[in-house]
Amino acid sequence: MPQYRDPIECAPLGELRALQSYRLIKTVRHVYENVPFYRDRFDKLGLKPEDIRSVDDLSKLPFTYKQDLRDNYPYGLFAVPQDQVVRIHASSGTTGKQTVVGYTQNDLDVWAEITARALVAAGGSKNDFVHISYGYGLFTGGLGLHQGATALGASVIPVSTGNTKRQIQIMQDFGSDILCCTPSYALYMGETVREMGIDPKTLKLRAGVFGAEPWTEHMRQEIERMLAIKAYDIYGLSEIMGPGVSYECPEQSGMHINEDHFIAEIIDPDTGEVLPEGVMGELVFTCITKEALPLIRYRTRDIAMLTRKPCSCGRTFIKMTKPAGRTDDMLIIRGVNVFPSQVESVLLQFSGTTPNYQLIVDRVGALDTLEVQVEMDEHMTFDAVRLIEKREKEIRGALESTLGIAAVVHLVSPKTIARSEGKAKRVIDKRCLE
Ligand code: DLL
Repeated sequence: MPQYRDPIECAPLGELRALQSYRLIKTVRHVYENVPFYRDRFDKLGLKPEDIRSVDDLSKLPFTYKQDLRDNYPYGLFAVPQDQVVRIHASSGTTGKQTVVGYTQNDLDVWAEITARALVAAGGSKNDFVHISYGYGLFTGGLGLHQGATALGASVIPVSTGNTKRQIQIMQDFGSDILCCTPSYALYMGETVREMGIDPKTLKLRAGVFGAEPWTEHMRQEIERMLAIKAYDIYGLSEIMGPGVSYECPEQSGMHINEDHFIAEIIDPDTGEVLPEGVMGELVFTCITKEALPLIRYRTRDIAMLTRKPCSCGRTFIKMTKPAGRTDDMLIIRGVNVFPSQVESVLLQFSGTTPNYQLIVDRVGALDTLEVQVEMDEHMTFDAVRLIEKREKEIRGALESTLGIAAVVHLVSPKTIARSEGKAKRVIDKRCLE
């Protein structure tokens, strides 16, 4: 079985940079000539397409923000006429107006190739049944992986989300080999497998390609244990392409970015300054092969780190860490900045808890309150109330010293927190409802 899909994944750095430079120059010309928004931005900066001669000139280019897509809703940033656009998708749009993205046939072909790379990195081949439980529709998850699995020549089972017991039945009867869905839905499927009295080892399933939301190593271990599979991460965002911008290999220590199609940078989110490898900051992507919607230096708001440390898989594509959250995930509680990922990292230090948790933020009078609900595992539920209270107190102490604010902690019974078939909802901010 091949270790990778395309030799470019293992290309020497010099070759890759030359290709990136060539494609960047072409893209810059394309947007200058075809997108009035970019022409204006460049003109205001006194920048001409000829000023961009290689990837080293990248930082001369202006950033693109989600707001720019919103201001030009729905198609204002498209760089090709409508008759060349063969597909429309849209972002989940949890905050503000959703953003609309478009693809030419060539864009769809590239997208299929890069998701096929992710499936190959997870051990997939044309001999597999690929069970897709990401949502189909405007969300890029379902169709994105669908096209990749088709390009691979695998047998696609396009189940989409919902009816979890039926999903498990299909998995059993159809012999699904690889599962694609969000990690929180994978966990829910694991619970359902157990509820149905099925031994996961009797399923043919051997790998999963999970993404679209942040998930921890702890969650990976839980999914791997509950479904008896190897769980791989996949990252992407609709504005840049959809799933497959980066993907995990068997080393499972970060995701390789498809650098022949996207140039990644890490910047300081406050100053915009480009940061060196190995430093955490905001991920910024430049599309270098996209035709319909080529975004330049797009601010993802995802917080991650890049590394070019050699990988045991042989791929030379730069790796990004699992995103540690988003700059816009940050909650301000009693004047203190709190990231849900910080809460999660505290919860992980304690046994007896599961990766199912929720933060409830409210305001009582003038005071913000934070309640952390986390489900206990089955062993813990058998413990005496006194022991549960003791554990809650310990978590409360750890949260207070990490976050710098007090929180109410409730260990709740298994299955108390609503399950998600798509992206999990970790924060309920009741202050926004006022
Ligand atoms: O979530 C695309 C996707 C579908 C990726 C299926 C992977 C699998 P959007 O709905 O536009 O697109 O949301 C993009 O989701 O900026 C991240 O904040 C988050 N995200 C995506 N993948 C990961 C991941 C899809 N593996 C936003 N880890 C991104 C952490 C992720 N966060």
